[in-house]
Amino acid sequence: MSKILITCAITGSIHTPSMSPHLPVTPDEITAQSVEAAEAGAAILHLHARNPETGQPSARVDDFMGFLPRIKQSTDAVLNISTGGSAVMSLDDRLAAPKRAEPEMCSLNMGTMNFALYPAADRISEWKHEWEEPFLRNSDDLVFKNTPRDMARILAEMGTERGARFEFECYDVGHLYMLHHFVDRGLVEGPLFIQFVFGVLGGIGPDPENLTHMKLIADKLFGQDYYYSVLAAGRHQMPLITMAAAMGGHVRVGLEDSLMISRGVLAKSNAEQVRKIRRIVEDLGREVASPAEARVMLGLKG
Ligand code: KMH
Ligand code: ZN
Repeated sequence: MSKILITCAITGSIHTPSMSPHLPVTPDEITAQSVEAAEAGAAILHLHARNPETGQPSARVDDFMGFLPRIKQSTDAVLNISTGGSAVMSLDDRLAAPKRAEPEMCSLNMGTMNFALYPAADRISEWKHEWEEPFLRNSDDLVFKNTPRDMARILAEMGTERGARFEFECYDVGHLYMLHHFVDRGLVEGPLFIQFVFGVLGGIGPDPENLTHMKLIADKLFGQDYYYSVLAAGRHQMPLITMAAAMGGHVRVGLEDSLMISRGVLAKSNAEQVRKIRRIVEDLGREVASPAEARVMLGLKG
């Protein structure tokens, strides 16, 4: 088995400050948690920005620039900037910071889908910031738009023009076929890094059978020319990524995907989740890949 790639998704755009005091939102917090996660063993940091005052997901270039150079200075980790942003942002907004920062890697979401987050809005009675409750309630009617034209644009503007490689986010089996379509068109070349995403309401469910099925179809479509990593939302995070590690796949943790460290217990930091999965994968006999090894495996520009 190859060394295992640990990605840590630091803050995302789904969870809100009322859900956890440990969710990093300011540039200082995002920097500190990213550096700690890298020191704990994350070779790849998946990054979104937030408005430092309100914690609202932000597409502003300045908000990204508040932490990107500082993380780069303090770690060797691969910086992977989201092009998914948040489902309420336009594609122009989602691409503004990645185009300016020219990262080695960025995410690419492989289909348009529902992206419902609303159950959390019913659980919290006191909101820290005004934007949070309507943001979550409106997700009940939210379309995360990623058409083939959007994807081709991201491939061109980030890949062809800026040399980035991709974390292909596949939330369902159909997204693997969409990715294969872009390989067929010659717009995407291996080795691919495919993130299987489980447990988003609107995507494939977090069942073990779905993981083996996604791998089966990816093997059929991409042969040996891909790495798969797994993320699972909420309480499914650790069980499903442990299964992926045992199968020879790669893993993603981070407060973007789950705020918890164990049942009913909030994670105090991203690094806490990295340390937990590191212990598990090392117990399974896997060796953790360094950022330099990740760059070789994934063919990154460095
Ligand atoms: N939030 C995850 C379910 C992106 O940033 O491009 C998927 C994600 C999307 O990470
Ligand atoms: Zn993300």
